[in-house]
Amino acid sequence: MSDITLYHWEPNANSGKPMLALMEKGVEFSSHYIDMLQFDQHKPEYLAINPQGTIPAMTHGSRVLTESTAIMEYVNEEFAGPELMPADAQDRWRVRWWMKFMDQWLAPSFSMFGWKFFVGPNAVAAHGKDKLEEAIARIPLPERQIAWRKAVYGLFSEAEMAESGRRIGVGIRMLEQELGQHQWLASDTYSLADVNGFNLAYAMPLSQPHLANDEVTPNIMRWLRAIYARPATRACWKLGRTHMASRVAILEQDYIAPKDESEGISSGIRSELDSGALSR
Ligand SMILES: N[C@@H](CCC(=O)N[C@@H](CS)C(=O)NCC(=O)O)C(=O)O
Repeated sequence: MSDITLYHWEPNANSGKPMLALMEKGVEFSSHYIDMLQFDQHKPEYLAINPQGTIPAMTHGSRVLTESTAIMEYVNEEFAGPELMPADAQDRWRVRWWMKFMDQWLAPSFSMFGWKFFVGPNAVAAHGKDKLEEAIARIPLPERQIAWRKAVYGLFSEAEMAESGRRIGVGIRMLEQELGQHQWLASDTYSLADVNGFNLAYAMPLSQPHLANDEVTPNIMRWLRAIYARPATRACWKLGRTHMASRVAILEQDYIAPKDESEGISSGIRSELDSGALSR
């Protein structure tokens, strides 16, 4: 029986980062699925582990670890298995540069689209707005209350969405350029930067088909397919329970043609919502 428990939602974004790092290292752990849309992260039993009520969190014996990127670094240093940081100091700097850029600047923009088009509508469909208001009032962090209210009541402004869209465009161009320099994101060694980046970018050919495809971003597509082909990635995405994780199957296609912007995240997810296909 492992003395490691990971509390996580879908293999996606912050939850997926330590999940994939543990699997790449070959570390056995107990997986504790926190259903974010059922507000498991705000229940007393989870607040006893992470009083902030956010996921992921990991326990290792009596140690409690939070913050997805810091957990990944802990996992890499604490456990045996393949090294996920490059040997060269400049390469390690590049790993950390990219992780900081993604965590602070790019991921919040992807997240805004995810909360507007996936989390908000699914939560409303599952609970109705009155129940949600009670659930939101129990959230410990004021900034998470704000994010939930915006998602539930459709309060993300046009200006916010436009700025997030701009950042996603800039981030995709930067990723494409960097991946033209090395095999993996930060160097020629597979690293935590790739684990972090894949969690952010695996569904881009579906959500941003005009920006990420085999014509415009061949380096990104090569990189995404190479990560998807790794046994750890396959095992990790099998832990997904919603449509969110199953989007990874787009990477099984050998060629993804550019599509119109209107076929991207908003219209794609809206039509799936209409057909009730978002949970499985
Ligand atoms: N910086 C933290 C962010 C944690 C976080 O905000 N996680 C989101 C999910 S990606 C969450 O727990 N949301 C739950 C909620 O807002 O109720 C990390 O990287 O672990």
